[in-house]
Amino acid sequence: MAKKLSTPVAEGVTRQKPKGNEAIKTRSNFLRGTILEGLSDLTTGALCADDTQLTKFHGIYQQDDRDVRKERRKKKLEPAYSFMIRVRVAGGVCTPEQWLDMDRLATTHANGTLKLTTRQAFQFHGVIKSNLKPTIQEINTTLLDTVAACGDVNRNVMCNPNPDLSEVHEDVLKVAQEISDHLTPATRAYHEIWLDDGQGGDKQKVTADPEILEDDEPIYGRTYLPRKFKTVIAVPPSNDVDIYAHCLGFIAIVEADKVVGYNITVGGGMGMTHGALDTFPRLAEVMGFCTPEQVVEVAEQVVRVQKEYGNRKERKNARLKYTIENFGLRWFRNAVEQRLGYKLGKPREFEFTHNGDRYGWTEDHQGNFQCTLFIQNGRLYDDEKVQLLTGLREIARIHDGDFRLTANQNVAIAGISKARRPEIESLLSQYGLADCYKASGLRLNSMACVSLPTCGLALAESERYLPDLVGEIEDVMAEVGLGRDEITIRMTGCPNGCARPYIAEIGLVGRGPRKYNLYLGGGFAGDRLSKLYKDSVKDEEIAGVVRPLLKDYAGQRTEGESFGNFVIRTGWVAETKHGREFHEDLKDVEKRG
Ligand code: SRM
Ligand code: SF4
Repeated sequence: MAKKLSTPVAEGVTRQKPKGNEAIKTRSNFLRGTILEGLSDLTTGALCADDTQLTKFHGIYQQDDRDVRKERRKKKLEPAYSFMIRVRVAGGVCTPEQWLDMDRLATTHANGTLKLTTRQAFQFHGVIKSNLKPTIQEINTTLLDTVAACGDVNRNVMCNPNPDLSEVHEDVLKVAQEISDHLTPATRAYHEIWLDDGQGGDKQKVTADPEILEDDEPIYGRTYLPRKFKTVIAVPPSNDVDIYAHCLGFIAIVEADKVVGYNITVGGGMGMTHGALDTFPRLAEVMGFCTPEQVVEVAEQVVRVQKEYGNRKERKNARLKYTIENFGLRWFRNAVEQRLGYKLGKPREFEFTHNGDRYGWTEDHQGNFQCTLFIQNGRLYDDEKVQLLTGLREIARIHDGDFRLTANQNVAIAGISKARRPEIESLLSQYGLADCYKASGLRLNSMACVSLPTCGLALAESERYLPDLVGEIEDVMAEVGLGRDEITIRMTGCPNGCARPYIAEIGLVGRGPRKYNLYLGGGFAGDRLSKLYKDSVKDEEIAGVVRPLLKDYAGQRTEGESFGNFVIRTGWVAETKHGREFHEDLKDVEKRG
């Protein structure tokens, strides 16, 4: 039985009249707002402001095409509104049938591209208002959903797509799905608005628990969480889910090919605001150990403590990372343990060696094969050079295993039998997909967020620019003798950090049009934050700025030394040991000009 917490609620943290998003949630009637009415208003392609906050909880973001914003304003037209829809895929695993449905919707209802995200989800861009409901219904028919893909709730639960191809994957995937189901909001708003209250046929995925009284939200309550919440499971030695960047994480401890339990991590996050020193990226810390049976209740209690103590006054400081920063890890663990009614175990030993994907062909424990493809920035499309959508569609038509989305925006075709492999190999060659995993070590470890033209928060290009920049840096690397060495490079169009740039060895973060802050020294295993090296570097100057560092690295590195470790050892940047230190040494940056 949980005891009452001894620590008082911090002044002003929870008991206050709701404002802003808190007020919108409170008066939304469990996420309904006036979305239904807004959908039937044909005089505009948009929804009203409050509803655009609520649709996020349903996996939907209102956006406008920023490439034509000015031109439309001049013509006195409303912005070119459309919506982004994010589809949850717990653990990133989907069937060939589901793949085919996503592929079809991308062309019939969206902008002809399918986006694989940094959190193992699908995204559709460019869905117009009248197509929203049909799209959500079709997603539901294929037994996927968009509930809680965004919003102030627990989002898509990630897990390692391929832990050395062992049976362990089945265990961790099951746990990821259990956490996901348990923490899905219970409101029937989603069913009412998008699925006509679940009357759409016998293949309905989203069902409400009959035990839950109408509109009762047992875990979240009426105001849900103070801010978004993210959960992941990692299986060492791979940290491909970037566990330290997430609110809550479980590190599988494997003994004799069995998961004996999980180390629990809390308090990671990337987002910050330029110039606001009280916002910073922070790495999660290990809080304790639990058995596989305890994982779901631990997740629930972590969510409940954050619900109660997270900052509801200031959204910029509302993530779990700031709650832990404010109250301390020890206090937080006690709060969770009091609610659990038992103590968490002592963390076990583990080691992460990398956070990238393992590309190409590998054999699994059942003698089947898996082929992991590099999908540049997670964007699937067809053009004259490659036919990514068509190629994967043709593969999905004959594939009898599954597809696994990775946290690095890539996809693995998994469970390919020996007999089927030649057919798949020939399709990969036919559609230019075989080249995907033969790129340089820099490109294979590169990642960019969506940014322009759809993201309303973008300050600079990202997805549309990083591929060219990688080409320029590849040339520099070849020139200084680094060739195909692996270095992680990540870019985002603003400081929110959607491609987790602050744990990359080279991080580029949009500062303004064609200008980026350059961060260096992140850990190759995603286990160390970087440090600002140069502020507001112009796009055309970036390759030149990193050239002397790469040259130095080529000549001076020790055996097996990663670029991130090298720039710290040789003093190019100071080490960031904690998120609180992220903004330190800014004077060094000024000195560098
Ligand atoms: Fe993100 C907001 C795209 C992963 C931190 N993110 C956005 C929005 C929805 C912009 C908005 O609020 O209007 C972007 C939509 C762009 C578009 O057109 O699609 C957006 N985020 C993405 C995706 C699609 C990037 C990608 O290229 O893959 C990723 C979708 C993941 C998913 O499937 O759920 C994505 N976002 C992340 C990550 C990485 C992660 O979670 O591993 C982070 C950093 C980790 C973290 O949460 O701290 C991240 N996104 C943010 C933030 C900053 C949050 C903060 O604490 O300050 C925002 C802005 C916000 O929430 O106010 C944001
Ligand atoms: Fe948009 Fe910024 Fe996220 Fe990039 S990092 S997708 S620009 S919010």
